[in-house]
Amino acid sequence: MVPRTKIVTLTQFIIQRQSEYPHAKGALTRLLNDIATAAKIVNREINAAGLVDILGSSGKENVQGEAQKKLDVFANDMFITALKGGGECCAIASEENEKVISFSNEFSELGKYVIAMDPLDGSSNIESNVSIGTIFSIYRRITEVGGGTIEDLLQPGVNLVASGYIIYGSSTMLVYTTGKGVNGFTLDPSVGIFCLSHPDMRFPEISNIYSINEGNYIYFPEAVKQYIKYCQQDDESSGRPYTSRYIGSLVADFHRNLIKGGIFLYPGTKKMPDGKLRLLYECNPIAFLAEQAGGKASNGFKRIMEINPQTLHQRAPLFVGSRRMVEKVESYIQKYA
Ligand code: AHM
Ligand code: MG
Repeated sequence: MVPRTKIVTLTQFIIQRQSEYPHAKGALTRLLNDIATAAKIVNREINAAGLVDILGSSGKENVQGEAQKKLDVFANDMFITALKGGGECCAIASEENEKVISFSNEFSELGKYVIAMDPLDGSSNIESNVSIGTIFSIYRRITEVGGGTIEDLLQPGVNLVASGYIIYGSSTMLVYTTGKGVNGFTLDPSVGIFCLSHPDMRFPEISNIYSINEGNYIYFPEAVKQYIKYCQQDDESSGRPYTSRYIGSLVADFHRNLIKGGIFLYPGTKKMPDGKLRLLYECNPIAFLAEQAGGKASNGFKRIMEINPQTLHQRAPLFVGSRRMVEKVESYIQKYA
């Protein structure tokens, strides 16, 4: 291993950032640490998949009617346990639970924050050893006393205090923003510590990847079909044809596009006018990261972060990534509207 001359751990980094806010009492620091702790345990279990009995279906369905994997259930339980025990969070909305999980014990009801999360995103990829992720959104609560409620969770993305993801890939990374840029930390598995490896992440100027499930082409709106055609045209000056890359795991697709430059699209279709991805715990947290990295996130007509959520599991079409690419697809969508 190449020796490192300087190590900044996730905890050190958060504390340094927090010192810029003289009135902060460390609650967000503890909350992010709770998330990191749960992530390490989930990571350990993912790494052992195939050796221990954690692969396959749990035999149950979530509120979306999707089959829950054993690892979905494990990750959900782990994040809930860590966040409940940490005392900074008074409620959680999770992809795996129909209703808000409200913490109304003496300890947690004092928590100032609520979290919306997808504990294990892309779980259809678990069995085939493809990258999966955890996505989280952190909001300041609106209600003042008791356990958190749905009102605390139904906030637009513009109210986000922090968001991020953990990618369980060829290495495990935690990437987050508190509205002052995006920073990425790689887990050093030998010591179990996240270390700053990707400071101030930005979409590169030159972006030429488009990511969409083209198997659904027949159901796409005309605007999206035309945009795909545009991506595939030969035009040297704009670097086309673009490269097509699709993993089928939002965190992994977004992460690659953030590093290499590109756009991720999950449009609405005739069958599913609002697409597949959930606003609160998939679209919004990724949108906040995208904007903080100099990119853009849109439903085709407006900023994802400005959509006012009506229900916990509501969906939204998502076009996210390098700014110019998102603006291009918006121009197609608005032209064909
Ligand atoms: P999940 O939350 O049930 O795992 O579904 C979300 C995932 C995203 O990670 C990914 O972008 C998308 O579903 C892929 O959907 P599709 O298989 O329709 O392309
Ligand atoms: Mg998901």
